[in-house]
Amino acid sequence: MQIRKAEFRCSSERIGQVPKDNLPDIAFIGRSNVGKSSLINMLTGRAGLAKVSGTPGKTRLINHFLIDGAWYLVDLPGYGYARTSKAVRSEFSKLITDYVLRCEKMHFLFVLIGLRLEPQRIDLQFIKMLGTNGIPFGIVFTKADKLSRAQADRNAERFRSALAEEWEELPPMLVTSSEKGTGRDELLDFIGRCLSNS
Ligand SMILES: Nc1nc2c(ncn2[C@@H]2O[C@H](COP(=O)(O)OP(=O)(O)OP(=O)(O)O)[C@@H](O)[C@H]2O)c(=O)[nH]1
Ligand SMILES: [Mg+2]
Repeated sequence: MQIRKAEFRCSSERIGQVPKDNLPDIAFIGRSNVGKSSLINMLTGRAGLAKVSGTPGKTRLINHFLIDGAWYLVDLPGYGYARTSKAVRSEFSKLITDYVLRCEKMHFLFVLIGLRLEPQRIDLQFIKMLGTNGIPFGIVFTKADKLSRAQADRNAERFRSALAEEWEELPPMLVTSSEKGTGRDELLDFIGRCLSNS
């Protein structure tokens, strides 16, 4: 699949504000700083479309980007980032859970996982919540350029094993780098297949 046109549509602070049309959402979620906004820019080929920052917690709202007038890429705020050291955030914000669990436009969700770290409890916890609620999702490993090919494969496999401890059936998984454009065609083709199942 190709993306020809990508335009910012709106930012929502509640799910009541998301676009009221029947166009399907393909959304990206994951820990703060994992590279959600960068991945949207990489997929659309528009460097400044979604705001990127080295400081975690950049994306605060639900951002809808209309693609080819037919569907949306959705940039969500990250989870797992507490602004004050006192506030240990083990739960996911209401905005995130409302969107993921209740928004009817949400067609498919990609959970982004940084390839460098070991499997993180908060990611496994979030994936468990998706599985329990029957939310359709896939895994996108990010920042593959920071590792050698062999190390990236090893770390992806380590995450797969962590999931296999709990789940009999595993979600689809793709390795990407927004920096290098790795995995772009595969991810776009996967999204194309998701959309044709709508
Ligand atoms: N090397 C490398 N750096 C990346 C990649 N993707 C993102 N980054 C960097 O990681 C940092 C965070 O990227 P964002 O795209 O803003 O991450 P985010 O998940 O949207 O973060 P929040 O909105 O804060 O939740 C930025 O400094 C990016 O330049 C990648 O593929 N490779
Ligand atoms: Mg962001």
